[in-house]
Amino acid sequence: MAHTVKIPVPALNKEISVSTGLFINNEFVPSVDSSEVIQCFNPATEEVIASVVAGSAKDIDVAVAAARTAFKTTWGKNVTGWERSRLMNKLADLIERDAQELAELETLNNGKPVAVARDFDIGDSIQCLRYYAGWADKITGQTIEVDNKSKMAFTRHEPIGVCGQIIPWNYPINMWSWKVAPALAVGCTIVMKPSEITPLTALKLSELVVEAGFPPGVINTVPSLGPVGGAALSAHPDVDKVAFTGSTITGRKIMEAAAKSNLKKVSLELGGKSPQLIFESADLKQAAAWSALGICYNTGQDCTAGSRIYVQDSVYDKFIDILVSTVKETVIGDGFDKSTGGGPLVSKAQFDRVWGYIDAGKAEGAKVVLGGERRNTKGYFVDPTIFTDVNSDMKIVKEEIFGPVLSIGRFKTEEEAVALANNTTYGLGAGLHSTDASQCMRVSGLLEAGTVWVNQYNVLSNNVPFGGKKQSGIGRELGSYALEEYTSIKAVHWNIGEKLQ
Ligand code: TXE
Repeated sequence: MAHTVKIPVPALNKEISVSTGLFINNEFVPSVDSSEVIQCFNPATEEVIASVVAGSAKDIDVAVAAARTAFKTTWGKNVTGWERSRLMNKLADLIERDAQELAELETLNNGKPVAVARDFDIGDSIQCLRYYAGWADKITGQTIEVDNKSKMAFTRHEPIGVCGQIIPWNYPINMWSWKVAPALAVGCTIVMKPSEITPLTALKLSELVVEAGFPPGVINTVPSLGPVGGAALSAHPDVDKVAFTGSTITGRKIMEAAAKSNLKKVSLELGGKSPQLIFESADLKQAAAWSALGICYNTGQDCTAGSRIYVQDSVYDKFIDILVSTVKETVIGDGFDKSTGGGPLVSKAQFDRVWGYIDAGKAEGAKVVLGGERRNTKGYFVDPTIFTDVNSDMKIVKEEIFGPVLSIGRFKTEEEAVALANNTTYGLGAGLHSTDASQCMRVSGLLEAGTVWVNQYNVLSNNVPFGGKKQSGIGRELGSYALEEYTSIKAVHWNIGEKLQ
Protein backbone atom coordinates (compact mmCIF):
# COMPACT_ATOMS: atom_id res chain seq x y z
CA MET A 1 0.00 0.00 0.00
CA ALA A 2 1.42 3.35 -1.02
CA HIS A 3 -1.05 5.90 -2.17
CA THR A 4 -2.88 9.06 -1.24
CA VAL A 5 -5.88 9.17 1.09
CA LYS A 6 -8.42 11.91 1.41
CA ILE A 7 -9.23 12.54 5.06
CA PRO A 8 -12.60 14.21 5.69
CA VAL A 9 -12.68 17.22 8.00
CA PRO A 10 -16.39 17.29 8.88
CA ALA A 11 -16.13 20.49 10.95
CA LEU A 12 -14.91 22.37 7.87
CA ASN A 13 -16.77 20.39 5.23
CA LYS A 14 -13.60 19.58 3.32
CA GLU A 15 -11.02 16.85 2.75
CA ILE A 16 -7.26 16.86 3.18
CA SER A 17 -5.19 14.55 0.98
CA VAL A 18 -2.09 12.88 2.41
CA SER A 19 0.41 10.47 0.86
CA THR A 20 0.53 7.35 2.99
CA GLY A 21 3.69 5.55 1.86
CA LEU A 22 7.21 5.61 3.19
CA PHE A 23 9.05 8.69 1.92
CA ILE A 24 12.42 7.58 0.57
CA ASN A 25 14.50 9.27 -2.14
CA ASN A 26 11.76 11.89 -2.64
CA GLU A 27 9.14 9.27 -3.48
CA PHE A 28 6.31 7.67 -1.55
CA VAL A 29 6.90 3.93 -1.71
CA PRO A 30 5.48 0.73 -0.21
CA SER A 31 7.39 -1.32 2.33
CA VAL A 32 9.93 -3.71 0.81
CA ASP A 33 8.79 -6.63 2.95
CA SER A 34 5.82 -5.77 5.16
CA SER A 35 2.08 -5.32 4.68
CA GLU A 36 1.59 -3.86 8.16
CA VAL A 37 -0.23 -0.55 8.50
CA ILE A 38 -0.43 2.07 11.21
CA GLN A 39 -3.94 3.24 12.02
CA CYS A 40 -4.23 6.93 12.80
CA PHE A 41 -7.00 8.11 15.12
CA ASN A 42 -8.78 11.38 15.76
CA PRO A 43 -8.53 11.67 19.56
CA ALA A 44 -11.60 13.90 19.74
CA THR A 45 -13.85 11.25 18.16
CA GLU A 46 -11.84 8.05 18.81
CA GLU A 47 -12.35 7.19 15.10
CA VAL A 48 -9.75 5.91 12.62
CA ILE A 49 -9.02 8.64 10.08
CA ALA A 50 -6.30 7.02 7.94
CA SER A 51 -3.93 4.10 7.64
CA VAL A 52 -0.32 4.57 6.61
CA VAL A 53 2.39 2.08 5.69
CA ALA A 54 4.26 0.79 8.73
CA GLY A 55 7.94 0.63 7.82
CA SER A 56 10.02 -2.42 8.74
CA ALA A 57 13.67 -2.75 9.75
CA LYS A 58 14.47 -3.49 6.07
CA ASP A 59 12.76 -0.23 5.07
CA ILE A 60 15.01 1.57 7.52
CA ASP A 61 18.00 -0.05 5.73
CA VAL A 62 16.71 1.29 2.39
CA ALA A 63 16.16 4.78 3.82
CA VAL A 64 19.59 4.83 5.48
CA ALA A 65 21.21 3.77 2.18
CA ALA A 66 19.36 6.61 0.39
CA ALA A 67 20.51 9.09 3.02
CA ARG A 68 24.10 7.80 2.76
CA THR A 69 24.13 8.17 -1.03
CA ALA A 70 22.77 11.71 -0.79
CA PHE A 71 25.34 12.52 1.88
CA LYS A 72 28.16 11.39 -0.40
CA THR A 73 26.86 12.98 -3.59
CA THR A 74 24.41 15.88 -3.57
CA TRP A 75 24.58 16.94 0.09
CA GLY A 76 27.20 16.52 2.83
CA LYS A 77 30.41 18.23 1.73
CA ASN A 78 29.16 18.69 -1.85
CA VAL A 79 26.58 21.39 -1.23
CA THR A 80 27.30 24.98 -0.32
CA GLY A 81 25.92 26.65 2.75
CA TRP A 82 24.19 29.10 0.44
CA GLU A 83 22.30 26.32 -1.28
CA ARG A 84 21.28 24.64 1.98
CA SER A 85 20.05 28.00 3.21
CA ARG A 86 18.09 28.65 0.02
CA LEU A 87 16.31 25.30 0.16
CA MET A 88 15.54 25.61 3.87
CA ASN A 89 14.07 29.06 3.37
CA LYS A 90 12.02 27.73 0.46
CA LEU A 91 10.69 24.93 2.66
CA ALA A 92 9.79 27.49 5.35
CA ASP A 93 7.90 29.54 2.72
CA LEU A 94 5.92 26.48 1.61
CA ILE A 95 5.02 25.59 5.21
CA GLU A 96 3.88 29.19 5.68
CA ARG A 97 1.78 28.94 2.51
CA ASP A 98 0.13 25.70 3.73
CA ALA A 99 0.01 26.56 7.43
CA GLN A 100 -3.76 26.45 7.73
CA GLU A 101 -4.12 23.00 6.13
CA LEU A 102 -1.14 21.59 8.03
CA ALA A 103 -2.73 22.88 11.24
CA GLU A 104 -6.04 21.22 10.40
CA LEU A 105 -4.27 17.92 9.76
CA GLU A 106 -2.37 18.26 13.04
CA THR A 107 -5.67 18.85 14.85
CA LEU A 108 -7.27 15.81 13.21
CA ASN A 109 -4.50 13.46 14.33
CA ASN A 110 -3.17 15.10 17.52
CA GLY A 111 -6.26 16.93 18.81
CA LYS A 112 -4.75 20.33 19.62
CA PRO A 113 -6.74 23.46 18.65
CA VAL A 114 -6.25 24.54 15.02
CA ALA A 115 -5.24 28.09 15.97
CA VAL A 116 -2.63 26.80 18.42
CA ALA A 117 -1.21 24.40 15.83
CA ARG A 118 -1.10 27.14 13.19
CA ASP A 119 0.09 30.13 15.20
CA PHE A 120 2.40 28.43 17.70
CA ASP A 121 3.56 24.98 16.51
CA ILE A 122 3.74 25.86 12.83
CA GLY A 123 4.61 29.53 13.32
CA ASP A 124 7.54 28.46 15.47
CA SER A 125 8.56 25.75 12.99
CA ILE A 126 8.75 28.28 10.16
CA GLN A 127 10.93 30.52 12.33
CA CYS A 128 13.07 27.54 13.32
CA LEU A 129 13.79 26.66 9.69
CA ARG A 130 14.60 30.28 8.90
CA TYR A 131 16.80 30.65 11.98
CA TYR A 132 18.90 27.63 10.98
CA ALA A 133 18.85 28.63 7.29
CA GLY A 134 20.67 31.72 8.55
CA TRP A 135 23.35 29.51 10.10
CA ALA A 136 23.90 27.31 7.04
CA ASP A 137 26.57 29.54 5.46
CA LYS A 138 28.15 30.48 8.79
CA ILE A 139 29.49 27.11 9.89
CA THR A 140 33.17 27.80 10.45
CA GLY A 141 36.12 26.25 12.24
CA GLN A 142 39.04 27.92 13.98
CA THR A 143 42.64 28.61 13.08
CA ILE A 144 44.78 27.68 16.08
CA GLU A 145 48.32 28.75 16.83
CA VAL A 146 50.58 25.81 17.55
CA ASP A 147 54.05 25.50 19.02
CA ASN A 148 56.29 27.06 16.41
CA LYS A 149 56.23 29.15 13.29
CA SER A 150 56.65 26.23 10.96
CA LYS A 151 53.33 24.70 11.93
CA MET A 152 49.71 25.64 11.92
CA ALA A 153 46.47 23.92 12.84
CA PHE A 154 42.89 24.54 11.97
CA THR A 155 39.54 22.86 12.55
CA ARG A 156 36.88 21.96 10.05
CA HIS A 157 33.30 21.71 11.25
CA GLU A 158 32.01 18.88 9.11
CA PRO A 159 28.51 17.39 8.98
CA ILE A 160 28.39 14.28 11.14
CA GLY A 161 26.69 12.22 8.41
CA VAL A 162 23.43 10.27 8.31
CA CYS A 163 21.15 11.15 11.22
CA GLY A 164 18.28 9.09 12.59
CA GLN A 165 15.65 11.32 14.16
CA ILE A 166 12.91 9.82 16.31
CA ILE A 167 10.14 12.16 17.38
CA PRO A 168 7.04 12.00 19.61
CA TRP A 169 3.38 12.85 19.16
CA ASN A 170 2.89 15.90 21.37
CA TYR A 171 4.30 18.45 18.88
CA PRO A 172 4.56 16.49 15.62
CA ILE A 173 5.37 19.40 13.28
CA ASN A 174 7.37 21.34 15.80
CA MET A 175 9.58 18.40 16.76
CA TRP A 176 10.08 17.63 13.07
CA SER A 177 11.40 21.17 12.53
CA TRP A 178 13.56 21.25 15.66
CA LYS A 179 15.23 18.09 14.45
CA VAL A 180 15.60 18.62 10.69
CA ALA A 181 16.57 22.32 10.72
CA PRO A 182 19.95 22.15 12.52
CA ALA A 183 20.84 18.87 10.78
CA LEU A 184 20.20 20.36 7.33
CA ALA A 185 22.02 23.58 8.18
CA VAL A 186 25.21 21.67 8.96
CA GLY A 187 24.87 19.41 5.88
CA CYS A 188 23.62 16.13 7.36
CA THR A 189 21.09 13.81 5.74
CA ILE A 190 18.13 12.45 7.64
CA VAL A 191 15.98 9.41 8.25
CA MET A 192 13.03 10.66 10.25
CA LYS A 193 10.81 8.34 12.24
CA PRO A 194 7.64 10.14 13.31
CA SER A 195 5.54 8.76 16.14
CA GLU A 196 3.23 5.96 15.05
CA ILE A 197 0.45 7.90 16.81
CA THR A 198 0.84 11.05 14.68
CA PRO A 199 2.62 10.32 11.38
CA LEU A 200 0.35 12.33 9.07
CA THR A 201 1.89 15.79 9.19
CA ALA A 202 5.42 14.42 8.73
CA LEU A 203 4.17 12.81 5.50
CA LYS A 204 2.51 16.06 4.41
CA LEU A 205 5.74 17.94 5.13
CA SER A 206 7.57 15.36 3.00
CA GLU A 207 5.48 16.46 0.01
CA LEU A 208 6.78 19.98 0.62
CA VAL A 209 10.37 18.70 0.80
CA VAL A 210 10.01 17.59 -2.84
CA GLU A 211 8.35 20.83 -3.88
CA ALA A 212 11.09 22.88 -2.21
CA GLY A 213 13.64 21.10 -4.42
CA PHE A 214 15.73 19.13 -1.92
CA PRO A 215 17.75 16.43 -3.72
CA PRO A 216 16.45 12.85 -3.24
CA GLY A 217 17.61 11.12 -0.06
CA VAL A 218 18.39 14.26 1.95
CA ILE A 219 15.25 13.94 4.11
CA ASN A 220 13.58 10.51 4.29
CA THR A 221 10.57 9.71 6.47
CA VAL A 222 9.71 6.21 7.61
CA PRO A 223 6.55 5.92 9.71
CA SER A 224 7.04 2.85 11.84
CA LEU A 225 6.38 1.37 15.25
CA GLY A 226 8.95 2.42 17.84
CA PRO A 227 10.29 -1.05 18.68
CA VAL A 228 10.61 -1.75 14.92
CA GLY A 229 11.78 1.34 13.01
CA GLY A 230 12.99 3.34 16.01
CA ALA A 231 14.97 0.40 17.32
CA ALA A 232 16.41 -0.33 13.86
CA LEU A 233 17.56 3.26 13.44
CA SER A 234 19.18 3.36 16.88
CA ALA A 235 21.04 0.10 16.26
CA HIS A 236 21.94 0.80 12.62
CA PRO A 237 25.66 0.48 11.87
CA ASP A 238 25.53 3.12 9.13
CA VAL A 239 23.73 5.84 11.12
CA ASP A 240 26.17 8.37 12.56
CA LYS A 241 23.88 10.07 15.02
CA VAL A 242 20.49 9.54 16.57
CA ALA A 243 18.40 12.40 17.96
CA PHE A 244 15.41 11.53 20.09
CA THR A 245 12.55 13.20 21.91
CA GLY A 246 10.32 10.99 24.02
CA SER A 247 10.15 9.04 27.26
CA THR A 248 13.13 8.39 29.51
CA ILE A 249 12.56 4.65 29.27
CA THR A 250 12.82 4.71 25.46
CA GLY A 251 15.79 7.09 25.67
CA ARG A 252 17.66 4.47 27.68
CA LYS A 253 16.94 1.83 25.03
CA ILE A 254 18.19 4.12 22.28
CA MET A 255 21.41 4.87 24.11
CA GLU A 256 21.95 1.18 24.75
CA ALA A 257 21.36 0.32 21.09
CA ALA A 258 23.77 3.08 20.04
CA ALA A 259 26.41 1.80 22.46
CA LYS A 260 26.00 -1.81 21.33
CA SER A 261 26.13 -1.02 17.60
CA ASN A 262 28.53 1.63 16.34
CA LEU A 263 28.71 4.11 19.25
CA LYS A 264 26.78 6.63 17.21
CA LYS A 265 26.40 10.06 18.77
CA VAL A 266 23.18 10.36 20.78
CA SER A 267 21.10 13.32 21.87
CA LEU A 268 18.06 12.76 24.07
CA GLU A 269 15.28 15.13 25.08
CA LEU A 270 13.30 13.20 27.66
CA GLY A 271 10.62 13.67 30.23
CA GLY A 272 10.33 15.98 33.19
CA LYS A 273 8.59 16.73 36.45
CA SER A 274 9.20 20.43 36.39
CA PRO A 275 8.70 22.53 39.54
CA GLN A 276 7.56 26.13 39.91
CA LEU A 277 8.30 28.09 43.08
CA ILE A 278 5.94 30.84 44.15
CA PHE A 279 7.65 33.16 46.65
CA GLU A 280 5.71 35.55 48.88
CA SER A 281 6.91 38.67 47.05
CA ALA A 282 5.56 37.41 43.70
CA ASP A 283 2.84 39.15 41.73
CA LEU A 284 0.36 36.37 42.55
CA LYS A 285 -2.00 37.06 39.67
CA GLN A 286 0.84 36.84 37.17
CA ALA A 287 2.33 33.81 38.87
CA ALA A 288 -1.07 32.08 38.70
CA ALA A 289 -1.47 32.95 35.01
CA TRP A 290 1.95 31.49 34.15
CA SER A 291 1.33 28.45 36.35
CA ALA A 292 -2.00 27.80 34.62
CA LEU A 293 -0.29 28.02 31.24
CA GLY A 294 2.46 25.75 32.52
CA ILE A 295 0.09 22.89 33.28
CA CYS A 296 -2.71 23.47 30.75
CA TYR A 297 -0.69 24.22 27.61
CA ASN A 298 -1.03 21.35 25.13
CA THR A 299 -3.35 19.78 27.74
CA GLY A 300 -0.31 19.07 29.87
CA GLN A 301 1.32 16.89 27.19
CA ASP A 302 4.45 18.91 27.41
CA CYS A 303 7.90 17.81 28.48
CA THR A 304 8.31 21.00 30.53
CA ALA A 305 4.77 20.96 31.97
CA GLY A 306 5.02 22.76 35.31
CA SER A 307 3.41 19.86 37.13
CA ARG A 308 4.70 20.54 40.67
CA ILE A 309 4.07 23.89 42.31
CA TYR A 310 5.44 24.89 45.70
CA VAL A 311 4.02 27.99 47.37
CA GLN A 312 5.42 29.94 50.32
CA ASP A 313 3.25 29.48 53.42
CA SER A 314 2.28 33.14 53.85
CA VAL A 315 0.61 33.34 50.39
CA TYR A 316 -0.45 29.70 50.01
CA ASP A 317 -4.25 30.05 50.42
CA LYS A 318 -4.47 33.25 48.43
CA PHE A 319 -2.42 31.82 45.55
CA ILE A 320 -4.50 28.65 45.35
CA ASP A 321 -7.73 30.67 45.15
CA ILE A 322 -6.37 32.74 42.26
CA LEU A 323 -4.86 29.73 40.50
CA VAL A 324 -8.02 27.62 40.69
CA SER A 325 -10.14 30.41 39.24
CA THR A 326 -7.52 31.02 36.49
CA VAL A 327 -7.25 27.33 35.52
CA LYS A 328 -11.05 27.03 35.45
CA GLU A 329 -11.05 29.39 32.47
CA THR A 330 -9.22 26.84 30.29
CA VAL A 331 -11.74 25.15 28.03
CA ILE A 332 -10.77 21.63 26.97
CA GLY A 333 -12.69 20.58 23.87
CA ASP A 334 -12.64 19.69 20.18
CA GLY A 335 -9.71 21.37 18.46
CA PHE A 336 -11.99 22.51 15.63
CA ASP A 337 -14.16 24.49 18.06
CA LYS A 338 -12.79 28.05 18.13
CA SER A 339 -13.47 28.52 21.87
CA THR A 340 -11.24 25.57 22.79
CA GLY A 341 -8.05 26.35 24.68
CA GLY A 342 -6.82 22.75 24.84
CA GLY A 343 -7.70 19.56 22.97
CA PRO A 344 -8.12 15.96 24.08
CA LEU A 345 -5.19 13.79 25.10
CA VAL A 346 -3.60 12.22 22.06
CA SER A 347 -4.55 8.56 22.50
CA LYS A 348 -6.45 5.97 24.51
CA ALA A 349 -3.14 4.87 26.06
CA GLN A 350 -2.38 8.40 27.30
CA PHE A 351 -5.98 8.85 28.47
CA ASP A 352 -5.81 5.64 30.55
CA ARG A 353 -2.38 6.53 31.84
CA VAL A 354 -3.44 10.00 33.03
CA TRP A 355 -6.58 8.64 34.70
CA GLY A 356 -4.39 6.05 36.40
CA TYR A 357 -2.45 8.92 37.99
CA ILE A 358 -5.55 10.87 38.99
CA ASP A 359 -6.96 7.75 40.65
CA ALA A 360 -3.61 7.12 42.37
CA GLY A 361 -3.54 10.71 43.68
CA LYS A 362 -6.97 10.24 45.24
CA ALA A 363 -6.06 6.83 46.66
CA GLU A 364 -2.86 8.19 48.21
CA GLY A 365 -4.83 10.86 50.05
CA ALA A 366 -4.13 14.03 48.07
CA LYS A 367 -7.00 16.54 48.04
CA VAL A 368 -8.69 17.39 44.73
CA VAL A 369 -9.39 21.13 44.59
CA LEU A 370 -10.31 21.21 40.89
CA GLY A 371 -11.38 18.62 38.28
CA GLY A 372 -10.70 14.96 38.86
CA GLU A 373 -14.01 13.90 37.34
CA ARG A 374 -14.53 11.92 34.17
CA ARG A 375 -16.70 13.20 31.36
CA ASN A 376 -19.25 10.85 29.93
CA THR A 377 -18.54 11.65 26.29
CA LYS A 378 -16.56 10.35 23.34
CA GLY A 379 -13.00 11.61 22.97
CA TYR A 380 -9.94 11.49 25.22
CA PHE A 381 -10.81 14.63 27.15
CA VAL A 382 -9.39 15.25 30.61
CA ASP A 383 -10.21 18.49 32.40
CA PRO A 384 -7.48 20.26 34.39
CA THR A 385 -7.12 18.67 37.78
CA ILE A 386 -5.38 20.20 40.80
CA PHE A 387 -4.24 18.30 43.88
CA THR A 388 -3.15 19.86 47.18
CA ASP A 389 -2.01 18.27 50.45
CA VAL A 390 0.57 16.21 48.61
CA ASN A 391 3.82 14.73 49.87
CA SER A 392 7.05 13.84 48.11
CA ASP A 393 6.39 10.09 48.14
CA MET A 394 3.20 10.23 46.11
CA LYS A 395 3.24 8.89 42.55
CA ILE A 396 1.60 12.10 41.27
CA VAL A 397 4.49 14.12 42.72
CA LYS A 398 7.30 11.82 41.57
CA GLU A 399 6.30 10.63 38.09
CA GLU A 400 5.68 12.40 34.81
CA ILE A 401 1.93 12.34 34.15
CA PHE A 402 1.80 14.12 30.77
CA GLY A 403 -1.69 15.47 31.26
CA PRO A 404 -3.27 18.56 32.87
CA VAL A 405 -2.69 17.33 36.41
CA LEU A 406 -1.00 19.59 38.95
CA SER A 407 0.28 18.93 42.49
CA ILE A 408 0.67 21.82 44.90
CA GLY A 409 2.85 21.74 47.99
CA ARG A 410 4.10 24.42 50.40
CA PHE A 411 7.36 25.65 51.88
CA LYS A 412 8.54 28.03 54.60
CA THR A 413 12.06 29.02 53.53
CA GLU A 414 13.95 29.52 50.27
CA GLU A 415 16.26 26.66 51.20
CA GLU A 416 13.33 24.32 51.66
CA ALA A 417 11.82 25.47 48.34
CA VAL A 418 14.99 24.69 46.42
CA ALA A 419 15.32 21.29 48.08
CA LEU A 420 11.73 20.38 47.17
CA ALA A 421 12.18 21.59 43.60
CA ASN A 422 15.35 19.56 43.13
CA ASN A 423 13.94 16.43 44.74
CA THR A 424 13.44 14.64 41.40
CA THR A 425 15.37 12.44 39.03
CA TYR A 426 14.42 14.82 36.22
CA GLY A 427 15.91 18.21 35.34
CA LEU A 428 14.25 19.69 32.28
CA GLY A 429 12.50 22.92 33.29
CA ALA A 430 11.91 24.93 36.46
CA GLY A 431 10.19 28.22 37.21
CA LEU A 432 10.33 30.78 39.98
CA HIS A 433 8.15 33.77 40.70
CA SER A 434 9.47 36.54 42.92
CA THR A 435 9.97 40.31 42.75
CA ASP A 436 13.22 40.10 44.72
CA ALA A 437 15.93 40.29 42.04
CA SER A 438 18.63 38.85 44.29
CA GLN A 439 16.40 35.91 45.12
CA CYS A 440 15.67 35.35 41.41
CA MET A 441 19.38 35.29 40.61
CA ARG A 442 20.26 33.09 43.60
CA VAL A 443 17.49 30.54 43.11
CA SER A 444 17.88 30.30 39.32
CA GLY A 445 21.49 29.31 39.99
CA LEU A 446 20.45 26.60 42.46
CA LEU A 447 17.70 24.93 40.45
CA GLU A 448 18.84 21.72 38.76
CA ALA A 449 17.30 22.14 35.32
CA GLY A 450 18.33 22.79 31.74
CA THR A 451 15.94 25.76 31.54
CA VAL A 452 14.87 28.11 34.33
CA TRP A 453 12.06 30.58 33.78
CA VAL A 454 11.90 33.64 36.02
CA ASN A 455 8.49 35.33 36.34
CA GLN A 456 7.21 33.47 33.30
CA TYR A 457 6.91 29.87 32.17
CA ASN A 458 7.19 27.67 29.08
CA VAL A 459 8.43 30.40 26.78
CA LEU A 460 11.01 29.22 24.26
CA SER A 461 12.97 30.91 21.55
CA ASN A 462 14.68 29.36 18.54
CA ASN A 463 17.97 31.10 19.36
CA VAL A 464 18.11 29.94 23.00
CA PRO A 465 19.25 26.38 23.81
CA PHE A 466 16.85 23.83 25.25
CA GLY A 467 17.54 20.49 26.90
CA GLY A 468 17.78 18.58 30.14
CA LYS A 469 19.96 17.79 33.14
CA LYS A 470 19.84 14.57 35.14
CA GLN A 471 17.48 12.00 33.57
CA SER A 472 15.80 14.59 31.34
CA GLY A 473 18.35 14.21 28.62
CA ILE A 474 21.67 14.72 26.95
CA GLY A 475 22.58 17.45 24.49
CA ARG A 476 20.87 20.64 23.46
CA GLU A 477 18.35 21.60 20.83
CA LEU A 478 17.83 25.12 19.42
CA GLY A 479 20.28 27.98 19.26
CA SER A 480 23.84 27.63 18.01
CA TYR A 481 24.29 24.79 20.55
CA ALA A 482 22.14 22.42 18.48
CA LEU A 483 24.56 22.75 15.56
CA GLU A 484 27.21 21.04 17.68
CA GLU A 485 25.01 17.95 17.91
CA TYR A 486 25.27 17.50 14.13
CA THR A 487 28.90 18.54 13.69
CA SER A 488 32.02 16.44 13.55
CA ILE A 489 35.11 18.48 14.33
CA LYS A 490 38.23 17.63 12.39
CA ALA A 491 41.60 19.03 13.45
CA VAL A 492 44.12 19.55 10.66
CA HIS A 493 47.79 19.92 11.70
CA TRP A 494 49.87 21.43 8.91
CA ASN A 495 53.61 21.46 8.65
CA ILE A 496 54.76 24.55 6.78
CA GLY A 497 58.51 24.29 7.25
CA GLU A 498 59.79 21.87 9.86
CA LYS A 499 62.14 19.20 8.47
CA LEU A 500 62.95 16.04 10.38
CA GLN A 501 66.73 15.34 10.61
O1 TXE B 1 6.74 7.50 24.44
P1 TXE B 1 7.91 6.86 23.59
P2 TXE B 1 5.19 7.07 24.58
C1 TXE B 1 6.64 10.58 27.93
C2 TXE B 1 5.31 10.91 28.60
C3 TXE B 1 4.41 9.87 28.07
C4 TXE B 1 5.33 8.67 28.03
C5 TXE B 1 4.93 7.53 27.15
O2 TXE B 1 5.44 10.78 29.99
O3 TXE B 1 3.30 9.65 28.91
O4 TXE B 1 6.56 9.21 27.61
O5 TXE B 1 4.74 7.98 25.80
C6 TXE B 1 9.61 5.83 19.61
N1 TXE B 1 13.47 2.46 20.00
N2 TXE B 1 6.86 11.36 26.72
O6 TXE B 1 5.10 5.64 24.96
O7 TXE B 1 7.77 5.39 23.51
C7 TXE B 1 8.13 5.97 19.33
O8 TXE B 1 7.78 5.25 18.17
C8 TXE B 1 13.42 3.63 19.36
C9 TXE B 1 7.62 12.55 26.90
O9 TXE B 1 4.45 7.47 23.37
O10 TXE B 1 9.17 7.40 24.15
C10 TXE B 1 7.99 7.46 19.18
O11 TXE B 1 8.40 7.86 17.89
N3 TXE B 1 12.31 4.41 19.34
C11 TXE B 1 7.94 13.22 25.66
C12 TXE B 1 8.99 8.00 20.22
O12 TXE B 1 9.86 6.89 20.52
C13 TXE B 1 11.24 4.01 20.02
C14 TXE B 1 7.14 13.00 24.46
C15 TXE B 1 8.37 8.48 21.54
O13 TXE B 1 7.66 7.45 22.12
C16 TXE B 1 11.24 2.78 20.73
C17 TXE B 1 6.46 11.73 24.42
C18 TXE B 1 12.42 2.00 20.70
N4 TXE B 1 12.52 0.84 21.35
C19 TXE B 1 6.30 10.98 25.54
N5 TXE B 1 10.04 2.64 21.34
C20 TXE B 1 8.72 14.49 25.67
N6 TXE B 1 9.96 14.46 26.16
O14 TXE B 1 8.26 15.51 25.20
C21 TXE B 1 9.30 3.73 21.02
N7 TXE B 1 10.02 4.56 20.21
